[in-house]
Amino acid sequence: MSECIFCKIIAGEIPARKVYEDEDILAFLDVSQVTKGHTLVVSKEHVRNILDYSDELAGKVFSKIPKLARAVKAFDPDCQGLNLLMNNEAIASQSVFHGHVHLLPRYESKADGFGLKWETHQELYSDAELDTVRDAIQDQLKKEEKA
Ligand code: DGP
Repeated sequence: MSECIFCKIIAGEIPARKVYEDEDILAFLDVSQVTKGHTLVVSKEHVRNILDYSDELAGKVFSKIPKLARAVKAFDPDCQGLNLLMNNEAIASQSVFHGHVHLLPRYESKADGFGLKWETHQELYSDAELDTVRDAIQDQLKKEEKA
């Protein structure tokens, strides 16, 4: 039996409030309800996070996100928008290592526990350094495409 909590939810071994299911994905309410309607979208295939997604799996998961996002925004007339969030690895706050996308409806009028720190740091990097960064990322992409 898998020790993964999300695999157990997918297998029906532990309960969850499921909002959508098909052959590839499951969407269910996050137990923590950071905002009302906070929903998780997971692949049925156990994959650690986005860094291990194949193109095919990404298509299966992410093609369903827009309709789920519209439903999660529309179910409560007080909802004014939503954030999509995917935490990948512990440094990025991933605590369950079965890749999942958070859908977080946002409200002015209700308990809303979501925040985002967004400090800008462009002053730290010269134009030359940013050119080097761009080139290095492009090199990594070329390696990935060859693999
Ligand atoms: P993250 O930190 O991005 O790995 O988010 C993991 C989320 O999973 C967290 O918001 C709480 C949620 N979660 C953990 N265990 C369970 C569970 O047993 N049931 C449900 N519905 N959600 C869970």
